[in-house]
Amino acid sequence: MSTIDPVAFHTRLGEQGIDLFAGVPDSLLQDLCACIEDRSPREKNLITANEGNAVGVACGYHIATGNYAAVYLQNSGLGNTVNPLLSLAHPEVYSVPMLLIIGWRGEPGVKDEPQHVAQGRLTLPTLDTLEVPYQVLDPEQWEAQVDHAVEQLRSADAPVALIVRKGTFSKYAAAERPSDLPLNREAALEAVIEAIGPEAFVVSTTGKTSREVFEIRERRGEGHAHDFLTVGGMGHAASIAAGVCLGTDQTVYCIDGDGGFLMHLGSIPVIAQRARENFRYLMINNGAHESVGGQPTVAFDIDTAGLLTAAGFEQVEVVRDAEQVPAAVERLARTPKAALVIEVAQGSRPDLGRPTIAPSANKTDMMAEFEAARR
Ligand SMILES: Cc1ncc(C[n+]2csc(CCOP(=O)(O)OP(=O)(O)O)c2C)c(N)n1
Repeated sequence: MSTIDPVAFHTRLGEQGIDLFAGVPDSLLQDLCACIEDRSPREKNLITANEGNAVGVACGYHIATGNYAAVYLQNSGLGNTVNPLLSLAHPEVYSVPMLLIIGWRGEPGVKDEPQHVAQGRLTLPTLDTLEVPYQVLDPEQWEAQVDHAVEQLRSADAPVALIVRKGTFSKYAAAERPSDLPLNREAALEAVIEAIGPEAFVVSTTGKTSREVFEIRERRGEGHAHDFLTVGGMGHAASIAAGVCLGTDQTVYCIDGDGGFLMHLGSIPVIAQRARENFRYLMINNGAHESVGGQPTVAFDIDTAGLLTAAGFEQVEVVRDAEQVPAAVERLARTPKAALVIEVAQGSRPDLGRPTIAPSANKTDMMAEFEAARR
């Protein structure tokens, strides 16, 4: 199958007057995102906390300049764009043109993980419902498709989408991201799971964090019934954990990522103020969306501990070294309203597997554990 060169695609968009990018990175758009990050000036590529924010940025930019922005996202994030697409950018409201570039995980007929199947099947119907015209990018005629999309968004003054299948773009070597942090995420998770023990309940975030939690429990022979893996619903792990805490007295650890933390940051102060005392928050901060290609978040530019403290967590620690983890987790375990941030380098094993237990079975097994605890 032929592929599209990300550089040629980026150049074509520029020639068509698309000079701002905003979005949340996606595994299928990994090479395009690496190219955008490399070739666009920093102020012209805004990696937003969630996909809806990117639609907002595209609206504002068009208002100020008359130019068009491209909004890139995985189809998992389409839901986050529904409100701003329908009640902001839609032709019956402000009528704001922009180009959506959507990675199509779970395309019917292409094998993918359970969390992508319904989303993949319903991606095109969702765009139909949102009244967003789209084309599925074809490497044989992509130039004409890009030109057509821009013509369409210009004449309709409305959002238009390009859908990106798996394998559409050719490789683009991402910039090296050196780090002097001693741990990577999996090593940090090993230390955390060792310290919290097999009985602790965990709600872990979307992406490789949960895949690593699954494999660590597998290696330790501890079973998986105490871990909710949040395979979809990125950004909601803390809310799920807060909900679990409402129904049990067991200690529940949310293991979040910095991308997950930022995606629905508004949940954090509410949880810090209102969650029950058995809620514990733990963030593995690698300053990036490592699971989908390593594009940076702002998490290394901000004071995450200060943010958590301001939100209402009463004891917040940040650690970086393996030796610090056991004692820090022990303090977290015994302190209500505590939070712990572990700063790590990017990186993961190339042979990292995926959970072999279906999400619905994961849920049922966990429910059985809570039912047994209630008895
Ligand atoms: C709503 C939504 N947008 C985008 C994605 C694609 N996605 C999966 S994991 C991930 C990155 C998560 O970043 P972070 O929480 O920092 O964890 P890391 O991968 O760095 O460990 C993204 C963007 C998704 N699953 N859902």
